[in-house]
Amino acid sequence: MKIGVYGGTFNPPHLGHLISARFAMDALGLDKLIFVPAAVPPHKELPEGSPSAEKRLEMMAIAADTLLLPGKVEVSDMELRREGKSYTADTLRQLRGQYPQDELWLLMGADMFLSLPNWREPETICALAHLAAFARKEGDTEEALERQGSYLSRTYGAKTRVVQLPRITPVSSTQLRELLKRGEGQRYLPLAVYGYILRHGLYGVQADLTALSNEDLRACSLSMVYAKRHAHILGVEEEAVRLAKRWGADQELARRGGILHDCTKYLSLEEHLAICEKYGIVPDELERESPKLLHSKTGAALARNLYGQNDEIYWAIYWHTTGKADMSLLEKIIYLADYIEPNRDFEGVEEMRRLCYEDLDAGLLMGLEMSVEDLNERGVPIHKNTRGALEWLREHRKG
Ligand code: DGI
Ligand code: FE
Ligand code: FE
Repeated sequence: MKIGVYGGTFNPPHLGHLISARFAMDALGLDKLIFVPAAVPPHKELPEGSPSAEKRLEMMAIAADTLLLPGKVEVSDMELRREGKSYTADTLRQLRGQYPQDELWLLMGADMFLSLPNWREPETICALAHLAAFARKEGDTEEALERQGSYLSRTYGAKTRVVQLPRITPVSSTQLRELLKRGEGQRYLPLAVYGYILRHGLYGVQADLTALSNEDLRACSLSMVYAKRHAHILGVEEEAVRLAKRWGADQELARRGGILHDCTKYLSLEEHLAICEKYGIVPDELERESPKLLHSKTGAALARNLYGQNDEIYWAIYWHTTGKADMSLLEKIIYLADYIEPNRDFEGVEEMRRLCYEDLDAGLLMGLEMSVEDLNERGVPIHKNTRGALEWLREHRKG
């Protein structure tokens, strides 16, 4: 197996890191890539006010996840757990122990590659891993990199490669921290990483979470879930706005309900129960066993209490998984947007989309019936509110 090793302080991780990583994977034919955030880099201290190691690790995990290559891309905490400064030679020794038979490729920027002879134990590094240096087309470092490659190969027997990167607007983490302090720089970050920074108030980004713009609210929500759910959340936002327009509901409420509806989707049962406890939600027996059902209630609680959304949004999120008897317009819209958003693909989805824009309750009835049928087939117990929603609708749609 060919394994890439990408170290750095990732303070914060940004699109430049991700684009380089993605290109290196293709250029070198890597089977796996491991990001290794450094505790303290050997050549410098972390700037004052830097986030804790734990937060940098979490940001790196969020950033790496946006590559959507599960199983291929990992984030390692090995340097963060090790005492003292983070020396690459130590890291490679440890990885060599873990992967005795595999080909390790150490990835680094041009500056790092040029300074490699000054690192601790360059001979060990070159013996344990091949080296890949990133080069930008517009840069004039290419010749210097080739020269350095020959030098390292003659001196340490290193095997080296230069990886060409596309034209991207370069930004360093140092510049990015400055931009963030001034309320700029979002465009250099994956949205979810920016959301994490917002939620935790890192790098001097001060935000009142109860009064965020739609963009910032979206970033926060995406930062709370795995990247594989991002398209769904954006899809529900889009569909909810469209439905609101069609049926004369408040489009902004629909938008924010859509953005936040699944924000607690990946919390553990303990985390769900802690939120319920904190905000006085009493889960029933079925919900206690199934976080799948709880995410609508905990999502509603955070929408209202953490993100300052109003009661209409609260209830629309609260009922989005089961529905209930006698739903409000916004509740129906979020429930149905979740069902028919553009990424959904199931038999009958086109028919249901048509119904939702023709007769909202007919769409709702179809959705509830399909859900009950699906749950029955899978042997999953029907929640009383799902049943209640269906019964109410059948009753009230009769002429
Ligand atoms: O969060 P999403 O995946 O976008 O969709 P959702 O909020 O409708 O959640 C779907 C999950 O909820 C799915 O795993 C089935 C579960 N669910 C929905 N209604 C019921 C239910 N589970 C039980 N046990 N009973 C229900 O009535
Ligand atoms: Fe949901
Ligand atoms: Fe959803």
